[in-house]
Amino acid sequence: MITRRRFTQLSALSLGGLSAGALLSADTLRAAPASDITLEIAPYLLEASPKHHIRTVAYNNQVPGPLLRMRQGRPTSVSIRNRTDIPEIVHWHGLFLPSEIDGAMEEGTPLIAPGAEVHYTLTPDPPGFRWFHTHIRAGNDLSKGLYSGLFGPLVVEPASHPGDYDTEAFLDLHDWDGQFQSSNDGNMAPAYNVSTINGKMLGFGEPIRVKQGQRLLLHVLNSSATDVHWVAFAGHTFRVIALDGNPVATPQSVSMLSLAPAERVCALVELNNPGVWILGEVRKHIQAAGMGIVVEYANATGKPTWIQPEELVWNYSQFAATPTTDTRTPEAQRIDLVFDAKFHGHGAEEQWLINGKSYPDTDQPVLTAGQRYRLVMKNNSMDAHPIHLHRHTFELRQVGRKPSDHSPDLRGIFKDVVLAPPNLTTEVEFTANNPGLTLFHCHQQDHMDRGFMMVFRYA
Ligand SMILES: [Cu+2]
Repeated sequence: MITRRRFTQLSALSLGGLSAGALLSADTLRAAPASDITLEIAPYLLEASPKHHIRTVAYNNQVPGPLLRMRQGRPTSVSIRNRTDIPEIVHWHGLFLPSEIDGAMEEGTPLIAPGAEVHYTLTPDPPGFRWFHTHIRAGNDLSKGLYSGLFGPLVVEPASHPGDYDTEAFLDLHDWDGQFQSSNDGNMAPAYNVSTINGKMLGFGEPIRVKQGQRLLLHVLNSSATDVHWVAFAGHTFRVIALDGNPVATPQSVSMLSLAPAERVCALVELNNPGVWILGEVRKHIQAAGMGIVVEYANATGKPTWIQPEELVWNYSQFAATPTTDTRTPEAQRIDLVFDAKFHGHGAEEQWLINGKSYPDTDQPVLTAGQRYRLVMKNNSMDAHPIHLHRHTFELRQVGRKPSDHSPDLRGIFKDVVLAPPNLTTEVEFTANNPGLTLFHCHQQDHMDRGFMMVFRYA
């Protein structure tokens, strides 16, 4: 592909009679590379159904953005062009990248100006199901940031593939067309009119077509700006093998999945129940808003069938390693974090606080490279928060611990997002192994926009 800039240079070459050497200079190559991956950010009209058109912004004119496959450790060149009229930024969620390209302004990644194009090379690591998305502020504009269509799936292929499956499908859960409404605790939270899987409302996208006897590998991503989702597959169970792209210590069969914003689940499904089924949101009103997809066995006919589960079930700890007396984990230095909200009257905007301060005034904890840290997160608010650490992977230790609870630490669940339940303490550990500014924040767009962010820096 010839970019416009490249074309201009080629024209200049023919007009100005430059030597071939000039064309091959390092500067010229940097200005106009043939990239492995090209993303174009541009306005897009999403047809969620023939009656639901959503004016949004998307990568490469599709929602979700293109499925990107990269090879672990293989340098991959990227070109990003911003064809909107506001500055944009692309975050590579779950990768260990330098702060300058990770994709957060707070880490020093430059914004991409309207009309501008950027080029850089990244080396993908760790392997697994990752994703990419915008990281701009949305504020009160519920069409910007993660409320938009600027997200897409990314797979970093390991050197050797352990996959024992016949077919795979990527499912993206997203909510659209929101307005701020007063929620239970009096603050304003987005409520949505349209919910989709892979950009389509139930019944309006292509079904997932399968055959009896196959093993289907599902890669599910919740790209919703603010909402947790539960999904079930009528007539089938999920065998969860990875959380946030990282294999779990103990794969388990479950009747439903739950994903907080930014979380991913990889699950195998044995296709042994022929028919036409619905895979969708468990809560009726959200499935009615469109969050579902039809799964159709070969030669099966009839209306898609849904089986309504009675309750919402999910628990990270079932995927942990069996407790042992093994305590070889290196000593972790404790970092205490308290999450809270400050309200400005009923129905007014709240401000989110970490240790009593809102970004950009939050503390900047200093990390020492090589040191292990334990984040002890006391959530004093009435909301669950999907907490995300950039550029690192953490291991879950305690999720929703009461002060009186002395249950042993969890082992063997490695993630980059954890849903910290309300009024309880959640603890994770990570090794500071990627020097550079590192953003830590709630992945709920309205919370991060209202101060729920903090930057770690390295000594
Ligand atoms: Cu939050």
